[in-house]
Amino acid sequence: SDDKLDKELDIFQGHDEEQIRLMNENCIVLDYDDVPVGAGTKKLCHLMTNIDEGLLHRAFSVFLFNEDNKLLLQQRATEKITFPDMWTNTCCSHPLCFPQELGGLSSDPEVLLQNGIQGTKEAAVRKLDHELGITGVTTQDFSFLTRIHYKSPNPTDSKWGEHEIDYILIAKKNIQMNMNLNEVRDAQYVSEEELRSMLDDPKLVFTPWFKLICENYLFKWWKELRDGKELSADMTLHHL
Ligand code: DMA
Ligand code: MN
Repeated sequence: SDDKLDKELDIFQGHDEEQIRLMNENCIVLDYDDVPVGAGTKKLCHLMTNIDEGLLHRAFSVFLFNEDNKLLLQQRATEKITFPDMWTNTCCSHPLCFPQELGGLSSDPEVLLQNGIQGTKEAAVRKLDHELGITGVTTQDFSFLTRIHYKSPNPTDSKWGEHEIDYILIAKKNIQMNMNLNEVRDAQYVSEEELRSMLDDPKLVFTPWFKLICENYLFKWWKELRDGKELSADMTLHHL
């Protein structure tokens, strides 16, 4: 109806056409044990009205280090509908609801998790290329570290927010990059000290999930990486 169309237009008022188009992607909707229960558009999954009723979806966060153990950060483009202009980890997005990124279903929780990890690695390869023009990373370069369940409204526009189970993937490799400016405004390699001083700088704004990961995990992983330790996968689902 005309009424419905008006409402749709209103939701995306003033936003970038390409970013509106990407809101039609199909995310993987989950129960609170990380079991896929269906598909939901990126738009539906990120509206706070649905999140407040419990709608949850699968996501991933990539932490890409170079051979000097510096972490690649990105600043999200102004065009992003959620969390624009904020600094965050190398790349974040959602595995989509098709076989390659969903991973095979199974009634065995361990098989289901392994399949889900493989699916998010496939999605991470796709999005490193789409956002940063990085083609030199393959699924085998990633190590899965842990899963974090968190919820956060979008600070600049509270219609939108995140409620996800976020699969953390790390990789250490020197790469070449060619930024997609509709996705990424800036990118920068940082050492641990450089990141700590950025986090203390009141002029810089960071995404809520990156702050959570910094507060709880990142510097511990970074030390192990620096010490050449093998980072082990944590199969527990952490509710933050
Ligand atoms: C969503 O990232 C994933 C997390 C972990 C917040 P995003 O908003 O950058 O997704 P996309 O790049 O697909 O818009
Ligand atoms: Mn999301």
